[in-house]
Amino acid sequence: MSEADKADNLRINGERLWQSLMDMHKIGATEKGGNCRLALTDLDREGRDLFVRWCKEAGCTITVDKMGNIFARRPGRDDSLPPVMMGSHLDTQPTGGKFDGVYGVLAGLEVVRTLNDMNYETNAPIEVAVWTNEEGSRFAPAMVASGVFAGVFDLDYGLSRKDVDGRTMGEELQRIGYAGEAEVGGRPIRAFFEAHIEQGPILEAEEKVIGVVTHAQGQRWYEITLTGQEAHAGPTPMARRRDALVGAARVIEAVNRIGLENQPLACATVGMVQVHPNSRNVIPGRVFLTVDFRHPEDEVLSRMDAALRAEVEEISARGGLELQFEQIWYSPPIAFDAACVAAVRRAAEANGYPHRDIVSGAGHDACYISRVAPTGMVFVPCENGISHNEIENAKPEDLAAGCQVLLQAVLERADAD
Ligand code: HGY
Ligand code: MN
Ligand code: MN
Repeated sequence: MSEADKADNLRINGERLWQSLMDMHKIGATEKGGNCRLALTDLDREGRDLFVRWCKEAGCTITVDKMGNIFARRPGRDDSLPPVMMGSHLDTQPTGGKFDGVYGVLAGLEVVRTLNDMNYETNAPIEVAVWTNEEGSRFAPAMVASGVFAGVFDLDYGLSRKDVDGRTMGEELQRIGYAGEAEVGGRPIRAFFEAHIEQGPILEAEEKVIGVVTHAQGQRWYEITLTGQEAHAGPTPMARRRDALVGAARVIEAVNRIGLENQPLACATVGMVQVHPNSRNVIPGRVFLTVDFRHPEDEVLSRMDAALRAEVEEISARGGLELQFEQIWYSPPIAFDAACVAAVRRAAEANGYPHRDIVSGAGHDACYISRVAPTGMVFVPCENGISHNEIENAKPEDLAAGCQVLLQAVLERADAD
């Protein structure tokens, strides 16, 4: 059979893909059917080890870089060509689902397994990547290792990211055995494709199977500490209080209001609040909270930033509170590569999958990799648009369709001269 005939017959194995997702799900499985594999924990290591074993069984060579990014490589006819890369992340939220990130990694593995089934040789080599700490949950910010790979952050910054217990990414990479030798980034990539669940309601609501991702919205993350005075909840008159939690409540209301004032596209979230000393009969002296702003237009994101700064200044002054305010991360809105987007759309059309263009509400490693390689994304629906939740779910047939589109988009770029 000619390579061209083989190419027409390349169909991914949806059952095998689903089984690999369910096998990976067993690592760090939670009671409600989700996963907790926080970045660089022992469970993350177990997931990484399983992925590496599967890739070696599929004949890939493995490279790990200094940020713990893993690259499983399948050689091409011309190995001097830059690789066409697929991938995503294996780390999860504390109450995460079994598809967020994992799907993009294991869909990449399924593409490799399918090429092996047909003994198909691509022109350029193929790689499947696992990016470290995409979620930004244990270590902030998100997407930090793909960010180092793309030159957004330097290596020292990446390795120095600390969790709430003061452990750094560098220490944890050493501890779990994924502090690789390879330099981070600085090498050409022919194209990068990431398959991912949409994590929102649009595709399901419109009964579309494939999301052709054209853009991803921008994000700004902040850390705010308000400091008042701890005092006795009984004898301290209301007028004499400097209650940090009352200040934080006003900030939370302001964040929500800024989001609502910039509809229909703005998103505004306070996800973490730490109250000190967190005792029922002590007036809270200190509160730490995080803010996550998102919008597809940079100018609006800037206006939301200015509004937040004005609000927190006013709230801290009114409450007699000391304010520590830091924007810890800014990831601008991005447009994916037109040729990669077109390749995804062509693959969806060739298979007759109902599809639509879509802007990603979530951040992804692809957002940073788009700075150093032509990049595209493939979305598939998830049930009720729910993600970052243990009940996250997706249909096997949709996951298989997305993987077939990934295969065909990757081949288009890997076999081009
Ligand atoms: O926050 C995000 O958009 C991604 O899940 N890290
Ligand atoms: Mn993800
Ligand atoms: Mn996520």
